[in-house]
Amino acid sequence: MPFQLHFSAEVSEALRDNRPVVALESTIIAHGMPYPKNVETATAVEQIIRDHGATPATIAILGGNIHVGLSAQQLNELGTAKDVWKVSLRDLPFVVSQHLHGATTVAATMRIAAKAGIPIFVTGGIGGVHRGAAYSMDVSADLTEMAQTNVAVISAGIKSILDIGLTLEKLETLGVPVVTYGSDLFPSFYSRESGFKSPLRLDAPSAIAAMLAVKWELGINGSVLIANPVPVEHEVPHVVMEEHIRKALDAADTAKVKGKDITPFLLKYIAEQTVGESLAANIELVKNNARLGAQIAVSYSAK
Ligand code: PSU
Ligand code: MN
Repeated sequence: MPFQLHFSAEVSEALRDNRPVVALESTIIAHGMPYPKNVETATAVEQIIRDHGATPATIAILGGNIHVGLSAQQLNELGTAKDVWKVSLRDLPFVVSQHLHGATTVAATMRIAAKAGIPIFVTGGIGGVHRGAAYSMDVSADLTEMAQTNVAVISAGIKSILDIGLTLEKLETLGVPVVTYGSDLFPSFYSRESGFKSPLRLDAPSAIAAMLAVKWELGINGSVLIANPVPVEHEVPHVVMEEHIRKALDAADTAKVKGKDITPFLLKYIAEQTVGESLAANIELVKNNARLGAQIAVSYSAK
């Protein structure tokens, strides 16, 4: 075998005993939040998942080894190392065969979670169709991965650095159902609204788990995007974020940022512009997603 999955003891025991497991991505740790908030948040998110009856499996690549479940020391390494690749699907074979460190995006995390037998995955926000994609053709590989891999994604919606309308259109084309938990409005990460209605709404984790079971039993491959609105007390209003996002997009344009660097550039710029406010919202929404993801995993595994 040119590679193997390295499971933590906690994750391999849970999978062996058919207990619920929740996969977590690592780009958010290495490229989405500053140290030490990144490591603190990742640690707290894992504990929330345990407190809700599931086992957390943070997925990342260390020295070319694909890890499913990290120790505290490995999490710290990932959160502090300077040479961590942002690994989407196309980067995965390179980073593994070259024995590098890599933080996995939604697309790469989904693929590894599927290989590991973990159908439930929690993140903050997914990649999607960028504003101006009609010219740049910048569409995240997260979407094409969601079209084919049977791993549900729990997110706080789609950040408006992207074109939310076009992203919803693309998900429709790809056959990916979009369900908002407990709201008619599709959320936009920091905000509970986005200007778009949610295509679907469900109000209970067990109802979401039942929908996943039906989809995959029908042989309809691919993901379901579950949007979980940020709790109201932690939300940053949509109009406030829109202004910061416009500035961030202008700055990216001026600095001629291209390709895979665009998303991390925008996220960092917005975090700096909003001095902590957006970061606090970001941390709380990921924790909120961890709670829902664990509840869905518990319900799904009972089926
Ligand atoms: N969107 C967010 N926060 C994130 C990301 C996206 O609101 O942290 C990260 C995720 O890891 C996602 C990746 O999979 O960025 C998408 O990158 P790209 O647009 O280069 O495909
Ligand atoms: Mn891109």
